[in-house]
Amino acid sequence: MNDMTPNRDERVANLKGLGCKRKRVEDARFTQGKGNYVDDIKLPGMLFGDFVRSPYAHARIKSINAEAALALPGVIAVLTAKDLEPLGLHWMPTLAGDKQMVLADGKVLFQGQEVAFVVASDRYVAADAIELVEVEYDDLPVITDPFKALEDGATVLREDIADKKEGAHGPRRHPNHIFLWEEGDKAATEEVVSSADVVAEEMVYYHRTHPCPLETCGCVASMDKINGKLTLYGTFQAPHVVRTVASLLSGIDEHNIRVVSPDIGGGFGNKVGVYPGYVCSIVASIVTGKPVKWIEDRMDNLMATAFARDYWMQGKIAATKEGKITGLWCHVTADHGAFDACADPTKYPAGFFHICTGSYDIPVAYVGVDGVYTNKAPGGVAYRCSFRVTEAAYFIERMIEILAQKLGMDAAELRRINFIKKEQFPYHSALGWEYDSGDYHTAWDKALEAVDYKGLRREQAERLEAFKRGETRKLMGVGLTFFTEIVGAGPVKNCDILGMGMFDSCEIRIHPTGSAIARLGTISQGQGHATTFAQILASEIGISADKITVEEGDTDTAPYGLGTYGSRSTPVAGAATALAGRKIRAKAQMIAAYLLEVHDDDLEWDVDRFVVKGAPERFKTMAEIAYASYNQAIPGLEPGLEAVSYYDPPNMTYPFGAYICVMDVDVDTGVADIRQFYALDDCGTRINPMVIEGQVHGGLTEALAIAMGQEIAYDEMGNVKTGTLMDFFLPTAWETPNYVTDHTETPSPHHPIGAKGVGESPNVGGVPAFSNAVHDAFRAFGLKQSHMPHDHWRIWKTANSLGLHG
Ligand code: PCD
Repeated sequence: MNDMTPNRDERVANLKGLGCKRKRVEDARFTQGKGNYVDDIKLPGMLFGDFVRSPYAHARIKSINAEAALALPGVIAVLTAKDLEPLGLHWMPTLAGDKQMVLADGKVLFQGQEVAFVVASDRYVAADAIELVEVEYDDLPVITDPFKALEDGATVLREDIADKKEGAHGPRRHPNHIFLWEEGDKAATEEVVSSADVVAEEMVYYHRTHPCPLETCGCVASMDKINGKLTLYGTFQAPHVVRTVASLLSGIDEHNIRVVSPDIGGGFGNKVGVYPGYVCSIVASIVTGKPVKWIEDRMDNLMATAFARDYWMQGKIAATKEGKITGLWCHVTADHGAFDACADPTKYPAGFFHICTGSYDIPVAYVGVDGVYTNKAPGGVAYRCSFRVTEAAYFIERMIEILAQKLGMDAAELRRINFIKKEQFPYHSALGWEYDSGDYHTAWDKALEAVDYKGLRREQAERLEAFKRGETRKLMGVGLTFFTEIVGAGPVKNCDILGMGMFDSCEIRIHPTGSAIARLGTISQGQGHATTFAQILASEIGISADKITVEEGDTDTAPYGLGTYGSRSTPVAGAATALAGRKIRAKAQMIAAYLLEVHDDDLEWDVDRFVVKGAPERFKTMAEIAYASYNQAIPGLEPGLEAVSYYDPPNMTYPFGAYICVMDVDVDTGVADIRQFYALDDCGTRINPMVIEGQVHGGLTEALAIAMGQEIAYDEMGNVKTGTLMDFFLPTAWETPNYVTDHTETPSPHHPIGAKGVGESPNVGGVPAFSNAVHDAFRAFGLKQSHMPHDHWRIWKTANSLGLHG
């Protein structure tokens, strides 16, 4: 086999490794209807569960009568809190240190809350039966406004903890108060703000919305009573954590629980937490001895599973007359709904919100976050952002615009003079982060030049004059954003979920004929891990990505990992993959040395083989080495070629980007036409540029949705007004503009291959870009802040309030 063909370039190309625009291997099955989603799983004798849900947002439950439901042929059982209580399962712990009702225990706290679980032989029978369960409610006063929730004498929502002065995150000052979490130097910041040349002050609201994955949440629980083994298939973004939680809650030994995430139709943070449906399905399967399936419908998903955002952010930004920022102050009133079920690392009840100093060198800052209970669904998940980073980015990028307006300065220039400089990295922010790397000025200049920023401003000014002369009814807005993300939780010492440190893992086995399988602790929900992780490995071990299977999501086979959210797979599991690959290579080097009868140090790695230094015709390819590892007795070495790596990242990675959105806003109809969208992302070393481009397109479209129309809105009675896709805006190709993507490449200094996450970036940067464009269109008329989502009606009202309708 020691021939010199193919040549080196061909060998590199053959690997399909780092940087290759490899087509997604998973798409063959996804585009041909051969995916295997939870609802595709059909087990013999399987039963179906469905929830009776509360029509009220706040009410006491006087009685539940299941007689009529039980009389319906095919109905097997109706579970209520009373049935779960003896098992201690009527409440469950949340990820945020609170507890949550699995089934309504005496009262309900939000519309759509789970009241009873009907188990039937057929999905349709279950749906009919829930209508037959009679629940008598006594309605109570409803609070949907977090500011009202904190007023003296406000109705107490969580009677179960009304007297508790201390919560999971410190003191509570009101029965509806959850925590006050603070970071930074409050006194010093207030001092700077009170004595600054210029202070811009504003309330910036980031409305409540929902990840709304195309596939809703669901599971199949199957208890094998003979072997004592529980198998749980589900839409889980963190299958191992679900296994641990299931074991702790049920008392079933963890080795007897197998959790499987099959194909997942989008996660976006919605599928991180544990929902009552999982608990009820497990209990129902244990009780009946049959597999039980539970699948949400769209309304269930929108009304009851985890929401995102709902942050009221009061900000003050101080600067010199020349525009140098001197301090940032922020207080957030965070509406957490009925239970604190936010999905954040334990230590950070407001997630990574304290990245809110953004991309700017701000000497002093303070942030305080008050968590508050209301009669809304629980959640608080990172909908395409790393734990409240999108809130932080929106906040600072709005504050910068408002400051520019107050200073009468160009907002691009204001950003430029305040950016953290390249030579300042690693940069310690006033709120405690260490930014690993960045080159903001280069990215910003490239972006401004790409869109001909000066030309855009000239055109905007001309348009404004034409508008004033009555020649057009359309204003032009240029939405600027420069964002810094923080992704890749761990490190273990700082970040945990329910006590499990946030490392991640990869296990690799090389087969005798030179192909391989890699298993990871993460789980793709559409991101394309099977494609991209094979590429990392191909470059590390010299086996073509086409010959590497990547498998995730089965806890019986995958090494323990913390799952996929917060764009952590690349920074953490991606690093584990590279390092496991390097372990393989280290052993391969010893084998090659034996085979070539040279010392280890006389070998060097070249693409897919070890070559004797100075004698390029003497080498062993990885395929040859793999074969030898299985069929030759090599002194001092165990047979086989496999490795495992558990990776605890030393820091997070800090991807960044520059986004520019150009919009034409019709003041009479409120319609905003997105004319141009330019997105420059820097995610360090790029594994697969085509996958990255897809990630950016998807994330921008979700950002478009959030900024321009998507929301979970409630009326004063706590009714969800946007519980269907008729009312909840999910953009189609029709609403989606064209995106131009671009990049710079600033590798992470601590990641083995220099890669940073990217999946969330477009959402984090996209939302302020769209919103700033709307605001910018009205800047000349003095608009400071109009809250998202900027649907046609709200834009029209803004125009109206500014007197633009004559
Ligand atoms: N990459 C590359 N390169 C670099 C980076 C990255 O290539 N440098 C790629 C990778 O490999 C993958 C992707 O890209 O494949 C992504 O990544 P990342 O960033 O690391 O991330 P991940 O972890 O994997 O994932 C996660 C994300 C999130 S977070 C979200 S929301 C979303 C995103 O992801 N989701 C989703 N994207 C997506 N896509 C899809 N299709 N689907 C989905 O669901 Mo959260 O927190 O959960 O909220």
